[in-house]
Amino acid sequence: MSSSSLPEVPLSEKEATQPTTLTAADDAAPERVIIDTDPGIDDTMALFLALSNPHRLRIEGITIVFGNHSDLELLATNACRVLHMAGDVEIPIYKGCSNPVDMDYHGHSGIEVHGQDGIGHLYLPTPPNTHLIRRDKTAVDFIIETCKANPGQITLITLGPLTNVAQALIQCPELPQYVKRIVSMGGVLNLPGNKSPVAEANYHNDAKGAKLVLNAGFEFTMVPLNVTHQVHMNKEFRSALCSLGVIGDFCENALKYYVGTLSRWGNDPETIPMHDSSAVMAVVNPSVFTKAVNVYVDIESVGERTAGMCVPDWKGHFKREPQYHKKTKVVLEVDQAAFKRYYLDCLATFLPKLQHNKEEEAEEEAAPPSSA
Ligand SMILES: [Ca+2]
Repeated sequence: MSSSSLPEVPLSEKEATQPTTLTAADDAAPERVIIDTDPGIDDTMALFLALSNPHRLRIEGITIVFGNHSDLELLATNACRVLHMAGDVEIPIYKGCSNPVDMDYHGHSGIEVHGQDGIGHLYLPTPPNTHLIRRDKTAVDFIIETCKANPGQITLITLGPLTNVAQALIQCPELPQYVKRIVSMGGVLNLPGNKSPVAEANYHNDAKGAKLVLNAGFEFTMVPLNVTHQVHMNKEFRSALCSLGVIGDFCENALKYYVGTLSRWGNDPETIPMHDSSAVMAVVNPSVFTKAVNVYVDIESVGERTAGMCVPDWKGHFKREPQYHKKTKVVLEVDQAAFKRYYLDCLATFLPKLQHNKEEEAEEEAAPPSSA
């Protein structure tokens, strides 16, 4: 495992008193999930990982939240684009919140990182499947209705601010008893943030929403910067990605913008982190993660300088009930090589099937009508 890019401020073994493990869900059936996302370059990469694991995930819907951009129609169209590239997969997309729970949008650095189109200034044509964007209900209503109709069955994978879940919680306070678990890319514990000196961008973009969700009693797996910064999209990885046909071309082109921007901001292009895919990986192949701990984490929501900061209560100062510590699991370490190998293998395995299906469709269209 490599964590050379992280400052030397490690969580001590002594503090991490309750080590735990990530385990895969029942092997017999794919885990039923809703993916809440703000696509977003790294979101698109995470969605490709999710779509290339149909044996592990059954995606009930994709819900869109502000974050990398405030234009939800644009973000939803990017989700359509991913589904189109993945073989016109039919998954409904619902638009949710365009502002944090109790303030206006303030995530403008997301647009700088991901571009005005959210996918690296590629300005691709509108995909042909925008019918997937459903107008009959909001993302918040979809989350509530789906979870209530399937108690204990649905996992929420969140790749953006926790606002859609927080609003669902406001409308349906009993939501935690219906949701199987939340697996969330966000937060950072005891290390510098990427949006402020102490906060990660998703939780900073809606600190109040994150605080509501973290204190609601969900089974919650946090995939923070501590671990996403251990998975580097280095040149070797990007080159391997580029070889993966149309999806690889798209990722490579989008990443050029992403890597370029982050490099100009002083980041090493060899250690660009793989954020959102890490949360999907925690569901589809948790065995690549080598350390996690159970600890109750609160979120600072009013601090003048510290909004969105994670406050892990290692020693029980907040006197929360033991179940709060048990229910929150924080992923801390990963086998980087195993992670990237699995990611690339999934896409490489998925693509020939995709190509095969498209060729079959073309043959069917070209075949003369049967006389039988
Ligand atoms: Ca995201």
